[in-house]
Amino acid sequence: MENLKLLPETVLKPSFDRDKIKASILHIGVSNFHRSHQAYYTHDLIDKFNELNYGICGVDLFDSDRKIYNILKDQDGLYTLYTKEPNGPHRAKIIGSIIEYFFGPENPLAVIEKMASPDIEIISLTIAEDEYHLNGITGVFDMNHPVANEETKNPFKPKTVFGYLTQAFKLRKLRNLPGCTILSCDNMKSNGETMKHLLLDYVSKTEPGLLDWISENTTFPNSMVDRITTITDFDDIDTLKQDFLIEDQWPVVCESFSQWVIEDKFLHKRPSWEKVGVQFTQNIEPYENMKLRLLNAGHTILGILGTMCGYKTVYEAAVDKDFMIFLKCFIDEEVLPTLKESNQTSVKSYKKMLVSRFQNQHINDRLSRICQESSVKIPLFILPTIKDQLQSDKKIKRAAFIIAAWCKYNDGIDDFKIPYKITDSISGTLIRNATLSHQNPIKFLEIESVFGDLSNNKIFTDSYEESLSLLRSNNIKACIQKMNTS
Ligand code: CS2
Repeated sequence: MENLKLLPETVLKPSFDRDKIKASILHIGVSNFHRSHQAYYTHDLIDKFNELNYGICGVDLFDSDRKIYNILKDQDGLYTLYTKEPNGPHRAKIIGSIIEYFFGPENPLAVIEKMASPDIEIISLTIAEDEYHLNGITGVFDMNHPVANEETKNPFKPKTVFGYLTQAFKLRKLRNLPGCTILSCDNMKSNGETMKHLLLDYVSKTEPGLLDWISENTTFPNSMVDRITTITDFDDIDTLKQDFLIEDQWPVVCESFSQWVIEDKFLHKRPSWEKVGVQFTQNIEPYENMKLRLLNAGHTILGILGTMCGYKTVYEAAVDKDFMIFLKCFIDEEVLPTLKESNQTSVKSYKKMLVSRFQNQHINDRLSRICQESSVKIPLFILPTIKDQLQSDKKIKRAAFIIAAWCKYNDGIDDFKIPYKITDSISGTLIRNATLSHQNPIKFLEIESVFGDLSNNKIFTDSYEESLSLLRSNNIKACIQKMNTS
């Protein structure tokens, strides 16, 4: 904190005394996304409106998060938010809302105790879609997952967020303490409802005596979070040092656009986040559908098609005219008809803004980040559009092309014969079924955990097979051009 005084005027710094802040929000998953978003809004609330009761206690639960643990410890929870406008100046702001930090693999019992502390009123999460362990076939928590298995044998060393919450809620119940609000901030449809459903399912199998207490003492607001946040580059670390004299081992780089919409369903008095631009609503659905089906789907499309075309970043794919025509046609013909309940004016301006967000040349958002865990993302970002369109006998041609392209993507080699890595928890299945699809195209659609029973829909499979055969005999660019003229 003392060092902050040495930074130039151009750097925005916390104006509050961090020692006076009380942590009542415990956030699980101190990712770049959380740090560009919730931690930033909360910082502004403390900074501008003196809401000192809403500091954040950051928590990470997985071994893979050790780096952020070491760095935040070293930097006293402080970090730089480096915001890059498409045409304007780049801004550096030091965020001071994370005032405590706990690391599960180092001390799981300390995390459980903290979660059970009466000071904590909100437990929020950005753990990424795959950490919810939603079984795509059964629709419930995947008890057969190896981590779940390990955890049930040793419940005081939990491996999943569900294991941690169960232990913490047991303590709260035992000690007669109030419950709390569980606020999921992940990119999932009805993220709060989904979290509730999975937690109750988990608890019914592991600690059924706790079910009633959870139902009576917790709320699960849905929320929609939107801000493109990249993986931090060494170049950014260097630029911050040169241009702003900031020495930050892990700054967060993001676009200037930011939106957070939350269902107003909190158990206790909540932070007045609306004072710093957060929207509260009783109905989150139109917002999340718009975001998941436009932005996230758009990313997935540029990610998959772009990788096969040899592009490395969202920007490169988004300035390719053919790609953008394809995306625009997909949105206009197949997504917008499914967004009837949304306010058409906001959909229109969101769509327009999307193009400039994707074409922000200063945001080095790698396609490899976008393509990670596509087996979880596609069911959230693309399949709901297909389902809705099929249900009302509307067009699915471009969506079927995207799925066929994803099948070919899993061959793992681009149009210039350069291999790329498939980073996915079911990469083995994806690669195997993509290989089988050379003989029998439907094999790829038979991955039930991803596609459910889509392989039984003849309208869809006909269109998919046609696209796959086009894709297997032409390069991706030529296929997109053909799609754009049909
Ligand atoms: C991306 C998101 O992971 C993805 O596929 O689409 O991380 C996206 O950048 C954020 O949701 C933006 O709000």
